[in-house]
Amino acid sequence: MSDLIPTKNLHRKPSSLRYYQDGPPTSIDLTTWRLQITGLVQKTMAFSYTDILKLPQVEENRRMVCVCNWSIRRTWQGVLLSEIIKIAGVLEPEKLFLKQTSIGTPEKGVYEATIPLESAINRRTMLIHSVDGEVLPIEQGYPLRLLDFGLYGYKNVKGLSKLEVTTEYELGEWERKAGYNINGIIKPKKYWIVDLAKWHFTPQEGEITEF
Ligand SMILES: Nc1nc2c(c(=O)[nH]1)N[C@H]1C(S)=C(S)[C@@H](COP(=O)(O)O)O[C@H]1N2
Ligand SMILES: [Mo]
Repeated sequence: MSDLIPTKNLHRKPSSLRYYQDGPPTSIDLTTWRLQITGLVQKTMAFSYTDILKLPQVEENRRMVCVCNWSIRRTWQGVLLSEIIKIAGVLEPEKLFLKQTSIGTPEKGVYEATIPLESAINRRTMLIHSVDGEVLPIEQGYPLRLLDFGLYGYKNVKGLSKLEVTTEYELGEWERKAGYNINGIIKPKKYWIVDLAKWHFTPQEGEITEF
């Protein structure tokens, strides 16, 4: 992917390790890792890394935002959440939620976050395996991370192990401890834009697309 413009000022991005609640796993064995799809689906499934790479791939340059007021625009590669949902089969996604669970660590457990399913699909939520043309580093979510770009980082789980379709809209343990809002929709506000190295105000809620 030689035509990719690398993210500017990447070295100034806040460290992924600093607020890693569950801790990055020390190692991941891709031969045994699976993305499980469970809950209110027509087919319970387990995708291997190779299965994911065989699905239609997308590459999108989009901005992610942390609730602690920084943001970075990067080029993300992966598959659309809608592809996985289409294969697993979900009836009435507008009434359902998607609970994500990380691989986590024995010491610190797992990180969980639940998002409304239909809006995630409509916002072209991605399951990401690479960024700027390189496989995700472990601390950034290898082998797979979900990103709904309309929501703050804390709603988007790195190092995924399971996606469960559910009727329960529940606040994850870490979200509750931190006092975060369950919906996590990005607010109109001033954010530190890492790649542009400046503060920028966004006037509407949701995904930042204007810069
Ligand atoms: N498994 C897991 N995923 C997680 C977190 C975490 O602690 N554990 N933190 C979230 C938060 S608050 C943010 S801002 C982003 C940070 O992503 P980055 O490491 O690429 O900066 O990951 C999100 N996903
Ligand atoms: Mo965050």
